[in-house]
Amino acid sequence: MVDQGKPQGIANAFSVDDGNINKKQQQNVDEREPSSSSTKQQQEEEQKNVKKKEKEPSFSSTKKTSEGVGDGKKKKEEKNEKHLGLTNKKDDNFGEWYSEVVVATEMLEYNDISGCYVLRYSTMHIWKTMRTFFDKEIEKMKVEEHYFPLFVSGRALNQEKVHIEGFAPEVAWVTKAGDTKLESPIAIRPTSETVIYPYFSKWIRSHRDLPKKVNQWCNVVRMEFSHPTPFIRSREFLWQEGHTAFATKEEADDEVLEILELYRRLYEEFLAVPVVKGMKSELEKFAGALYTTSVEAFIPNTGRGIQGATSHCLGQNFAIAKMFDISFQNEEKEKCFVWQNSWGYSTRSIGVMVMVHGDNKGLVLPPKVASVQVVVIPVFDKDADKQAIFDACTKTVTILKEAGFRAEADLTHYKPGWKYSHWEMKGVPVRIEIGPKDMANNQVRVVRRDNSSKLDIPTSNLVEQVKDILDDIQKSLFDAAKQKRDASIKVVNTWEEFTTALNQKKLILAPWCDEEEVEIDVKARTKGEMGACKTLCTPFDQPALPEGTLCFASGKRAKKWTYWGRSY
Ligand code: 87F
Repeated sequence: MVDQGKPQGIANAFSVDDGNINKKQQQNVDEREPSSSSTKQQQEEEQKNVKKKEKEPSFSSTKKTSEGVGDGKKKKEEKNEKHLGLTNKKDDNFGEWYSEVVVATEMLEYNDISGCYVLRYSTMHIWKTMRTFFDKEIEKMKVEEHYFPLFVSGRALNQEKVHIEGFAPEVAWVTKAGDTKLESPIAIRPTSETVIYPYFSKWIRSHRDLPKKVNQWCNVVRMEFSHPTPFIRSREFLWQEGHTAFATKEEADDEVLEILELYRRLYEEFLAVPVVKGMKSELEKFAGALYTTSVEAFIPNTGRGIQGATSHCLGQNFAIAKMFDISFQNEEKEKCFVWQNSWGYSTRSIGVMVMVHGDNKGLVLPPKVASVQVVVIPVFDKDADKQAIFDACTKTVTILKEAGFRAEADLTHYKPGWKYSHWEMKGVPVRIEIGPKDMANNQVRVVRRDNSSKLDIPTSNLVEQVKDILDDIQKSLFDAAKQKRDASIKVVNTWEEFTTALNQKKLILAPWCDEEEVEIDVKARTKGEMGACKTLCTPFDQPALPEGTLCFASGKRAKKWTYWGRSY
């Protein structure tokens, strides 16, 4: 599976100091060289390098020493000469492939604290792109950006025990300042309801203070115990959390869906990952919510569903006087409690994108989020006018940049084959090759990362055609992912069909009686090594449910179609 080895040293889940180096992480760090379909000579070089390296003491950048960072140019160059490609295949050993790909493509680095990761430039570019879109959209909705403190007092955290109860083991606590024991331990936010809602109580007095809509972009910490997986399940992650309060339930209901639609767009229009919008079951909803909606993605390789983002209607659960007392005077001067929502989207989404689009060569980035959309590579033999080709590459990049694309030329001394593989691994959507023949014909050769197709385009039409190709890649990635997801959906009617589909790693759509005991029973009956099967969501887009359809699990009258599956 995709875990980075067993979590170590979580003897005390309430301690923030979990400083063990995960052995497997170190191995992974050592495997992170760029790839290539290299020449024989290069491969021999590589073999030599590997042998040499085996004899050398291995440095791991997961160590807290300065060695990994400051050991200079020589080591870096030595690394660059090697390009072994990915050692794992996506369809053979998916978990290892994923762990390898996120590091090899320079998206992320492991850290000596299990479940914590360095997010590198290409990751942060994706995150920034999504943040910019989302900010613009929620600004139209008059959501106001805020920032609330990282620390939560124990008293505040326990103010709403009901919702925190099941999560308590995941909360990290600071117990000391230097050597001095703190009088009262301070929690690190796992989510910010308990930090924000006391201010809502203070800021909301009259109906004129409503609606109140705040959003913050921040990190949160949850001390996950099992299977830390880059992006997907990490102990610290980045997210946005929106918290809003309204005078009426209708306004709150509308906003839940408006935000959910933005989440769908982030997945489908930016990450090119198809999702299902739907309602969580009573068992799977956030305990503090009246109801929870979500977007659900699916990873065909593992046959697991993954919750992509959630938009909750909290009802008046948090507002009531027993909780935070968030109330206002209506126009008739009566005291009323607000209706609240909360919604969150995190860096988990980036892991979903890697899992869905990546292949045996590495990452495949949707053009909309790629930090480099086009890489331009000179191709020449020894008789060619190298400088003229270099100039053509530089000029091509300038033209593309001026047209608003993110383009870069690779004019390093490595061989074209090495460069192709390197940039393919990094998932750059389009490669442009310029050689003597292209120069003579006033054309460039365009190669697509998603389907390897090649096309010669006249330089006079460069910008228009590159735009069309990038748009087409964005669309093709989504279409291909959707086709694969849809091919994984299995409609079942009986328990037997259900278990067969589960074993075939399907995303199961089944008629269900919507009874909690039945859901608990299904979980119990499917519990095994692979983890139990549960409801993912009840899609808003419901197929017809003919009169007399029975629940696949209980045989009672079915009330709805619901997606079931193992999940992350
Ligand atoms: C872990 C530890 C403590 C999830 C936790 O979904 C508390 C929690 O409340 C916790 N893990 N949750 C639920 C988060 C609910 C809600 N918060 C705002 C969201 C969206 C953003």
